[in-house]
Amino acid sequence: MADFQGIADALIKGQAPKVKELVQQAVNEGVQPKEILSEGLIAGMSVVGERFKKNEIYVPEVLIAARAMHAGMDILKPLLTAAGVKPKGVVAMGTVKGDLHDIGKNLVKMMVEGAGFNVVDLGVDVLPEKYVKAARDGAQVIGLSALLTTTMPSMKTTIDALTAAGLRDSVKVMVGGAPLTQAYADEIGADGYAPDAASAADLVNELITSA
Ligand code: B1M
Repeated sequence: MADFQGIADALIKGQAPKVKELVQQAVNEGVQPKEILSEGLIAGMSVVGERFKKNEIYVPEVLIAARAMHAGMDILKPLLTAAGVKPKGVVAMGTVKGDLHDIGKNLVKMMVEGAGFNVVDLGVDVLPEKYVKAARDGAQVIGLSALLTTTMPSMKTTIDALTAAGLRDSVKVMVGGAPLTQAYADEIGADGYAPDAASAADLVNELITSA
């Protein structure tokens, strides 16, 4: 019997070597990689997300938990690929043009990955054309992060670029970052706004299932 709870607990505590050991053990026992991912790693990461949302834990703990998740994913990824298991969806995410802040964006990326999605990280200072290319390449959700009031307008420019490229109806746009609000997201025509990384993972789930 695979120790899913043990994997989740070790991930929550950020114990990367322990996660690696337990995931490998489960693989050796013949447990399906997909099951290890959902019952162990994703289950643990969703607890981390909830605790982060409630301010019970902070950025460092999330980063350490994410590192533990990656340790488990390193073992599972090739097995999942070989088994033809598809990610729940593809999200392309970046910090908008002119903005170099990436700590929040990276946390969002980890949480969204932890929820079972494939995330294409476009980096920082991302030009609208790069988001357009990602949408053309098959991303179902485009994630825009901004930390500066001066770069927030770049979100609107990016949405306009997706519209001009004829792609607006085929992708969902999610926005976030400290100066953002739901009202601003509505004003620029985004499909969703998330105030934190855990909510962002929930939002991606909603956006992809409603597509
Ligand atoms: Co900058 N900076 N910074 N900075 N910096 C702020 C943002 C600022 C508020 C500081 C201040 O003045 N009090 C201020 C902005 C003021 C404003 O616009 N109104 C500011 C400024 C002015 C600047 C410079 C212009 C400073 C200068 O050079 N004069 C400059 C700009 C550079 C540029 O981007 N072009 C600058 C530079 C930097 C550093 C490079 C030194 C560094 C960034 C390092 C890095 O990211 N690799 C930095 C930092 C660290 C900060 C502060 C201190 C922290 C930001 C952070 O990482 N927060 C910040 C002040 C502060 O917030 N206390 C500040 C932690 C992070 C986890 O939170 O990013 O909000 P956050 O992400 C959250 C949510 O917002 C949400 O989820 C995350 C996790 O819960 N979220 C999303 C984020 N993206 C999302 C996307 C989503 C969904 C949710 O969907 C796609």
